[in-house]
Amino acid sequence: MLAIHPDVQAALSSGAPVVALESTVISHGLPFPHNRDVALLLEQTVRAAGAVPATIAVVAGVPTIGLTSAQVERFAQAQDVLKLSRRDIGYAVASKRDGATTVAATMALAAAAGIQIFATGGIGGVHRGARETWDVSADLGELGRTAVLVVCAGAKAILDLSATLEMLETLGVPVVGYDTTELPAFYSAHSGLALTQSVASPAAAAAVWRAHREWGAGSGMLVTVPPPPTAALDAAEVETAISRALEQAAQAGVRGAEVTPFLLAAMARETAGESVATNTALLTNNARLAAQIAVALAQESTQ
Ligand code: PSU
Ligand code: MN
Repeated sequence: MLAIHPDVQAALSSGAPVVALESTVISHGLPFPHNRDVALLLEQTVRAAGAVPATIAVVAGVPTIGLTSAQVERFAQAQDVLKLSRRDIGYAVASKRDGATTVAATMALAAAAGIQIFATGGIGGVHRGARETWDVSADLGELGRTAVLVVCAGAKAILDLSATLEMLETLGVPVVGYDTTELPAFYSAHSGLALTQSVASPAAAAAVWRAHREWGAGSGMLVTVPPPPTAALDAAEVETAISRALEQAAQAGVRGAEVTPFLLAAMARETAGESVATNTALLTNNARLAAQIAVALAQESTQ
């Protein structure tokens, strides 16, 4: 059972463009009240670009496609919201809990509702030190098997980006640069990792997606956009903050689903809030592009 917001349902029924948005970034990625403001700003950004936003979460056990503003407020404030990857959806449903969806779980629910385009900040990936910890985000596995196009600024720089890119290749997930031939590093535009595929317009991204749906054996696809130049952070500064964040995580002994929220909070502290400003700017940028791609896709479909 899915609860679909009437605006989203109307758009889906008429073939109008819809963009999925995740909720883990609200409940576990950004501090209150900034998280609520960002969530509402992302919805406005999608609307302004001509698409209908669908923020996704599990609300009291019900997978919900398109939160109301009151629900966004609750997910921004409540302290007992679960963090749900795909494997956790069943538990949240059965125990009637509130759960914020990661990229993996948002993709799963978006696909179930018939939504093809999803905007986020950065996907999860292979963590640094994964050789010892085996910490690899379930986002990667989901991208390998669920046909949703995810617009993002690459994977968070707290990760091992090179290993993440290799893993995406293994899983059959295309990584298409938007106006770039380098994998963005989330907080900055440069990772030093080359991409072999790139597009320069929403229509071109939509065309690759349509072809990938035909040939990609049901897998997802990434469109990676560099953060807006005015919001990008200095790479060396980011690296210093990351080392300190990783040290703190090791000292605190965090494991499993706690690792990413811990590191994001530590980054916010270590960059005196600058990482939060960058995160916000790139989320908005990605939401706008996702809406433009969804519009281009809907136009092509009705031709
Ligand atoms: N990137 C951000 N903020 C976030 C996340 C990513 O800038 O909050 C979230 C996304 O929901 C992503 C999740 O799917 O972190 C990955 O968590 P894990 O590493 O536990 O799979
Ligand atoms: Mn993990």
